[in-house]
Amino acid sequence: MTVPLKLICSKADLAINGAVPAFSEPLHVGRPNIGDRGAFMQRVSQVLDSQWLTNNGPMVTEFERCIADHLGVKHCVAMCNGTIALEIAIRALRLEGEVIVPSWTFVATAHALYWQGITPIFADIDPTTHNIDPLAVRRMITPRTSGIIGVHLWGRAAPIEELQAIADEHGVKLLFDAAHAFGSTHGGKMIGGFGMCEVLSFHATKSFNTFEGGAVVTNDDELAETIRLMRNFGFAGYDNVIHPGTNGKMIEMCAIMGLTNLESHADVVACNARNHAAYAEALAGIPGISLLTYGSVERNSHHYIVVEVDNDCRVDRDQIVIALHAENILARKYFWPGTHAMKPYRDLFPHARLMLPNTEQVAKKVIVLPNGTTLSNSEIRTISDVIGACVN
Ligand code: T4K
Repeated sequence: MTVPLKLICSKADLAINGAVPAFSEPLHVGRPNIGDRGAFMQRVSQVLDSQWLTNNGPMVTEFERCIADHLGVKHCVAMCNGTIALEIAIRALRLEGEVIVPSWTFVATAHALYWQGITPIFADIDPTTHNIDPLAVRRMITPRTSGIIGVHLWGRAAPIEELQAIADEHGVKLLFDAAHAFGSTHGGKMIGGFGMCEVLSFHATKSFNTFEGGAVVTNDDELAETIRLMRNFGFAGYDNVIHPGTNGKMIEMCAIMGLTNLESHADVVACNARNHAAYAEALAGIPGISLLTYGSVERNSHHYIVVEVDNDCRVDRDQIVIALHAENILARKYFWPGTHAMKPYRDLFPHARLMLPNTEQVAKKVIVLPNGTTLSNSEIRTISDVIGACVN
């Protein structure tokens, strides 16, 4: 926790106008949530004593069992990160040709396809939820479409049933990028068991982390078996390779970070939810600023504090971000400018934006603010006051 160095009442109090910055140290989006150090250190000793550091060790096996139980799925295959997990899932499902994805996501969703010679086809989003729009998906289906990747953006479930109906109708495969959605629910059911499989990220910046890490979770026995083989070069026992594969293994140190953090994840979520409510209160009434909310029906980790700067706001989004950075508040513009506008996709599809009006609009409006267990109420108040002073 950093103590704000000043009160912000008007524009004159802002660092962009010559005042001292509100914080002497940077306030980051994506500060890792770290569980009980004592428990972690004890496990470190256990791993070192065991002399088993990687290659499907006992900690990874225990971690996989805990995650599968937690999410109520049959299989969890832990990986070194979420991107490799996506790549392996995509390959195990034999996707090819074209796969429909939202552009409004972290670039890894599209890269995991492109890296394997598959063309990501970008579908537009619903501007209120920021999730892929099923009608837009329908428009992008061609004879070359082999799959759809729904992304549960900001931890809110993608329109699962609608996407499943499209996939069934066209005989294409559906999987989910659930990188943001660890612990989220849909229809009261934990994210993890939808589509043919779901892919999690346990990166340091996620609400639940294993330093780096990821997993494919699925109820499909055969798919899980194939993914397990692919994660470890295709080995089925000593000297016996029965499948093409790569190295996607999670190491024991990452697994123990996960086991430790799982013990406090509920506390992290509760803290994030309190922070979200504090932001809602502090930002209320600032003209042209709206905070995305996740409702109370489904579970959400409340990890992402997403603010939209409306078109009629007196200042634009970029000016607010510049002002926040000047105060040492390192807010982000996730996922500006949209994957379709990044290389190589902007060269591949120079006119993609014409099919992505909502993505283009949202990309101009979004600011993601700091959250996590180390953030205090007074920091939230100051961050909101900076935004208020910019706008008023
Ligand atoms: N699909 C989706 C929808 C995703 O969002 C992601 C990852 C993936 C797939 C792929 O999963 P992984 O392969 O990553 O497991 C960050 C994360 O690196 C990335 O995992 C995440 N999404 C994405 C949304 O955010 P960057 O390039 O913005 O990271 P960076 O280094 O700028 O860090 C973000 C902030 O967090 C900074 O302000 C600093 C702070 N930070 C970061 C780290 C690593 C810390 O305070 N401590 C740390 O240890 O991508």
